[in-house]
Amino acid sequence: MTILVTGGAGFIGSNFVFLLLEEHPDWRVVCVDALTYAANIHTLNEAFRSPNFVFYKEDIRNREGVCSIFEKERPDVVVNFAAESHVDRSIENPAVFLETNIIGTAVLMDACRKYGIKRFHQVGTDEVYGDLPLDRPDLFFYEDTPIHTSSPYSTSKASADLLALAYYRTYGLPVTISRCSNNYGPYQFPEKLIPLMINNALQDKALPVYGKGLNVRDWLYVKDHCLGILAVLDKGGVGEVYNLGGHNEKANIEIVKIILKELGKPESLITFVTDRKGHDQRYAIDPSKAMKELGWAPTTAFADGIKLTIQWYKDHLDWMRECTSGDYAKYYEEMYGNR
Ligand code: NAD
Ligand code: TDX
Repeated sequence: MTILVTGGAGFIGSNFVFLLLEEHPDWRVVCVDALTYAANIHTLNEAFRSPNFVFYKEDIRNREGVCSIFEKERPDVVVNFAAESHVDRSIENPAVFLETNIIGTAVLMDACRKYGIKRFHQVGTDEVYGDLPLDRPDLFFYEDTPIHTSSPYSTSKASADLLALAYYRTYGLPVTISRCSNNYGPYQFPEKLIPLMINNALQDKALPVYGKGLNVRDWLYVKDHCLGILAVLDKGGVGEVYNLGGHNEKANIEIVKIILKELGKPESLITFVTDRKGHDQRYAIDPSKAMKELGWAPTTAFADGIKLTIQWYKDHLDWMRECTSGDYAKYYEEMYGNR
């Protein structure tokens, strides 16, 4: 069995690579990643020690490059994590989101058609359903909730999902899609809420909370997401969509206060800043289809997962420094300087 994982040098993709090497030591894991700003090749240090792991620095938009990897490796299964993933960046510069997230997905699926595969799995997001109002806690996202996107990021991800379903219907490509809520855990790039707040708090820097901090996200520990994808590969029906989420809704301000408390830092570090444009109010997944049909359920409670995550960042300050060297300071100044 050869599994090709795109975006494996990023946050969720790397956690998925580690899980594969642990759970399926007999599988060959082929990782394809363009190593954008969001990747850190040192994240994969442990994987490089495995004889079953191979890495290609390649852009999924590059048809020729992608085809030559398929020609050589002949993957049985492809899991596509590669994407531009940060909503704020998509608001500043949508073009690369359309190119990587839509065109890149199409290039991969064309290669799958050309060389033949058993499964193409598209890693999707709950953001394709838009948002839910804060005063309706009874409402959730189901797999048949209409697509109703807000940001260039979510629109590009929704487009990729629709394209994947079109390749299933039109060409019979054996596609599955998972749509997951917000992930947290080791190796997340410190532009996203949780690692950004941990990084700032560790340096006694202001914690920039958008608006009033009342927006709600449904948090899932990254390993549970990865186990969910394995369950879809194992038991999921082709042409099907599965929502993955932990029924763990928290307002952003609650998350920030939990981090400060865990690190023993004062709440005076919290700074309310100008809200994100088009900011989604609430995400909330109903994961019952995945639970019933795949036997999947989250295993890490938030109270444990957030402690593990904070401890991981405290233990990996070098990794954090590597991520925040380069263009990070410029990014931070542009995103937060005058906010
Ligand atoms: P990430 O930004 O941490 O990692 C993305 C990876 O893709 C990086 O290693 C990057 O180098 C690579 N990449 C980007 N453009 C590429 C290209 N053109 N060719 C090849 N590689 C490229 O993202 P993440 O948070 O790990 O998200 C992974 C996937 O999961 C994405 O598709 C995202 O939409 C989806 N998702 C993320 C979350 C979340 O909470 N982070 C939730 C649901 C779904
Ligand atoms: O500095 C910040 N201050 C702040 O208040 C940042 C970076 C975020 N926020 C808020 C915005 C959101 O309400 O925190 C919440 C979470 O923000 P992000 O970490 O940027 O995540 P989100 O926009 O919810 O999208 C994430 O979940 C779905 C991932 O980045 C996507 O890739 C995934 O599809």
